[in-house]
Amino acid sequence: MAGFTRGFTGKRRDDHGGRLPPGQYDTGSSWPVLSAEITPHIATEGWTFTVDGLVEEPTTWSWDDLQALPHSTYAGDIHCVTTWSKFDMTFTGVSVDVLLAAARPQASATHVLARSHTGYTTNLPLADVTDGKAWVVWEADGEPLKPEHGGPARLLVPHLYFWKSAKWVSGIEVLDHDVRGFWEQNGYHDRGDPWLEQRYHGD
Ligand SMILES: Nc1nc2c(c(=O)[nH]1)N[C@H]1C(S)=C(S)[C@@H](COP(=O)(O)O)O[C@H]1N2
Ligand SMILES: [Mo]
Repeated sequence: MAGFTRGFTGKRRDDHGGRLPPGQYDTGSSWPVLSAEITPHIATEGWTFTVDGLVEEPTTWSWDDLQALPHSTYAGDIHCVTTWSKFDMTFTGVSVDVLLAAARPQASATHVLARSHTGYTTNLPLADVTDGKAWVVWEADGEPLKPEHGGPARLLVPHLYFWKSAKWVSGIEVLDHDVRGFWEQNGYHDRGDPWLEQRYHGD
């Protein structure tokens, strides 16, 4: 009986005290790399980040401009649609709120399209990148972000599936409607909330 109980408990899904969204597993110390592109090696010299579209002040920051803005840190979990989650990461960067405060979205703004220096895109409701929910980050777990993880800087939107966190991010276009990005055109969900298991269109 004791053996049966052990075997049974071993097969039960451990949701890590409610921190593991439905259908996800804990990847532990490994951090998988998922890229549609060949990893680009982008120097910080010449790197830029632009907020444009429906904003009062289209703005481009250099690497040094970005570093001069107030920094903030996210500590928490990330969730990939391919079913791995990684707990207790820390990322340092600049809040998207700070960048949007400079560019000032127009009243009609409802969505954004994030772009990468490689051409990758992903769409998000404006509300999912404001109020302390999204960052442009250059450091992960105390180390400079590695090129394969989007270095020198990536978007981080940890409350949504990780495909929304564009690696090698080059900017955000502010829009008054939703425009599908790379994976969204290929069947992935427009919003991607891991707690609602919004993996594909129709979920
Ligand atoms: N530019 C770019 N960003 C991207 C991707 C990509 O293919 N290209 N993949 C997304 C997906 S599906 C995931 S799960 C995460 C993977 O980030 P990682 O390789 O650092 O784990 O990046 C997201 N951002
Ligand atoms: Mo992913």
